[in-house]
Amino acid sequence: MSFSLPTEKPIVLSYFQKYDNNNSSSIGLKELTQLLSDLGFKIEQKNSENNERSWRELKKKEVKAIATLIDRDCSKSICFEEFYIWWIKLSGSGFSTLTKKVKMLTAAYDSFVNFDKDKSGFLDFPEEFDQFYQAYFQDAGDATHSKEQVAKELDKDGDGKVSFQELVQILGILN
Ligand SMILES: [Ca+2]
Ligand SMILES: [Ca+2]
Ligand SMILES: [Ca+2]
Repeated sequence: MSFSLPTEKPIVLSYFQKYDNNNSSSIGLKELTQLLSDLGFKIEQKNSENNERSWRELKKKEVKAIATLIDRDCSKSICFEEFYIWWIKLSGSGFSTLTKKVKMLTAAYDSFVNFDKDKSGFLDFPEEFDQFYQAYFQDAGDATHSKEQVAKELDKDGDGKVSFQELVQILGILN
């Protein structure tokens, strides 16, 4: 699946406004679900018995993972600036890349939510990060990456907490 999306800001804004049904200047989960569906965003699945391929709509959790990725400031809503950055990334080959990576992205999201014990929207230092590190490095027998190294790599903007965007970046899901 590949097509090019219009990238002119006024056109993108008109899309945004079209789906912002309650004129809140932000897009919520329901509105994003509708938009993705209208764009023809579907997930390919394979029948394990006969190997037949088919396409299905996004699951709620998958939309949530995508929405969290778009919501860069973790405000739990998507404003136009966030939407525009994401849209530009999708234009070109980004759209088909994302359809292929949604499952991986959702798995990362699940794990992220799991470690975000206080539901702040971030993996906070030190406790939440320590548990994350333990699960992915210590228990996995990876002695080559020290906790300090991983912390520095993950927390790219150095604000003392790890956002979902930072995690996705380090996992290389959408590169
Ligand atoms: Ca936001
Ligand atoms: Ca947290
Ligand atoms: Ca950070």
